Amino acid sequence: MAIDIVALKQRYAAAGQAHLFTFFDTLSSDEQSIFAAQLAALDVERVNSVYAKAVEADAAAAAMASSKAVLGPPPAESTISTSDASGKDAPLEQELRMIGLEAIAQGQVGVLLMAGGQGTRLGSSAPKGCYDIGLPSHKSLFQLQAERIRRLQTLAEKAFSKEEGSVVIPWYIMTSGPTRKPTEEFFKERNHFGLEAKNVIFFEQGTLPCLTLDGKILLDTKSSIATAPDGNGGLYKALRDKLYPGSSETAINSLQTRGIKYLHCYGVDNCLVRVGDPIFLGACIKQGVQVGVKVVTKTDPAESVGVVALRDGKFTVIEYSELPKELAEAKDKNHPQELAFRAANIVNHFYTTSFLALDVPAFEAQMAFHVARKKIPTLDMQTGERIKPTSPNGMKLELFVFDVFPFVGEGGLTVHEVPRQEEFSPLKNAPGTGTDDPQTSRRDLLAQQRRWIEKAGADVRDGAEIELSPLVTYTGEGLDGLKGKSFTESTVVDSI
Ligand code: UD2
Repeated sequence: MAIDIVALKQRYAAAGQAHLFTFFDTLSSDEQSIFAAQLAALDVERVNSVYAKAVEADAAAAAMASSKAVLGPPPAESTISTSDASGKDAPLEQELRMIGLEAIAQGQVGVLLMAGGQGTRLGSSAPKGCYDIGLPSHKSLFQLQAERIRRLQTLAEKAFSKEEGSVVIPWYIMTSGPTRKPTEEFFKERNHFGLEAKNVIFFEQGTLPCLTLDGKILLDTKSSIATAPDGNGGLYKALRDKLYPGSSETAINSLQTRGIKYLHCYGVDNCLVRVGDPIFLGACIKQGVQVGVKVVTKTDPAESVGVVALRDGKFTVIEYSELPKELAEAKDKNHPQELAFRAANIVNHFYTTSFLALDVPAFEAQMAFHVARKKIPTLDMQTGERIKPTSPNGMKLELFVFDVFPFVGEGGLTVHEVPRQEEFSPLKNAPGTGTDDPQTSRRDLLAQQRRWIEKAGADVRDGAEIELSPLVTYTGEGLDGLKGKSFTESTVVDSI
């Protein structure tokens, strides 16, 4: 239907964004209708209010070090710590694991992967989950995660004498505009890594316009505005958007139809991630919380991780980009060797479906977007020439997935502390960087599997690299058949 250009121009002028029409009259009629459609679809008044709230919150974050806010570590009574011990010497882990496996066996558990980030620091143009960290099997991160889901389904079937193939853990994968198509194609070409396509549900997060530092929407071309994904906190709105254009279903509808009560929600780039971790699920279910967050101990003040904290009595995560140096370096007065803020966030969360479906919509509008100052290609508004800035010229606005924490009521959140070397080795940087890169991911995963193999009573000759398929073991169980075996050369163990 034809768009009333005069009304559109008036609306944008009233919103202080009339500059977007600077080159409008030089456009062809096709370009004009495409651009007008983009502008008509944009809630420009919302953009202005999101900007105003973000700038206010950004100023408050910058003043955090001197603010009156009472900041402290998460309370001990909300924290559960587990080790990787198993068997009789780990009653807590055993108990929690069975609670989690039971929920899985009853079909109450889904997993939600946030995969909308673009691996810019990694230097790869493909979605991060496609990345091959160089394992002997050359499996991608997506394949490792898919096979951990398959193994976990089997473990739940065995633990509760369910028929083979009867337990399903649906996998919800949030993509962004740039990652959706390549991600779906990657899965389709590989038959969803042995999972049933109907149990791998893709959905897409939203975008927001990129702005100048004083809130003007940036043009990408003369007939389009610059946009960027709205952050991994875009999850909450995306869960309630249609799964794809023309669909009548949202991810929330799908969760409710399937009877999913609990969701494990995690980031794509951690090669050690325990997808659907029954111990984590068990800890949160046992505590009866709406939200859970997994943490490892932070030792390097400069590590690029958020830290879980209490601010004025409310749970929060202070992102590394907003944590003042003096707070990052502050020591715990009772443990002077340790950082005061050492509960490192690892993008590994638990939510109840009811929290996502009912609680979040009620407070969502109060969440402030974060300001990320970036170099954003745009146009010179005088000449119309494209410019690629060499220093930050604008901002991207994003919500962080943990921005819901301050809204969780008393006792509504569990912090689950786990050993770093068993559960966290993120892939952030390009090959050869030395930290958080493909080589460190590969090193940490193979080292963990070597520990499992040796614990099972086998030995590995130095220099030999043994990779265990996730289909064989989830976290080192089921390896009795390796007892007494000695591996003299590298191999991939696909069955025992
Ligand atoms: C994330 C955490 C940080 C710490 C660190 C550990 C957030 C906001 N920050 O920082 O506290 O835990 O990881 O490695 O979680 N993603 C989307 N859509 C987006 C942006 C990101 O789905 O618009 C996904 C991304 O694909 C990844 C996860 O969110 O799976 C984390 O994104 P990131 O790796 O860019 O976040 P980072 O490293 O800045």
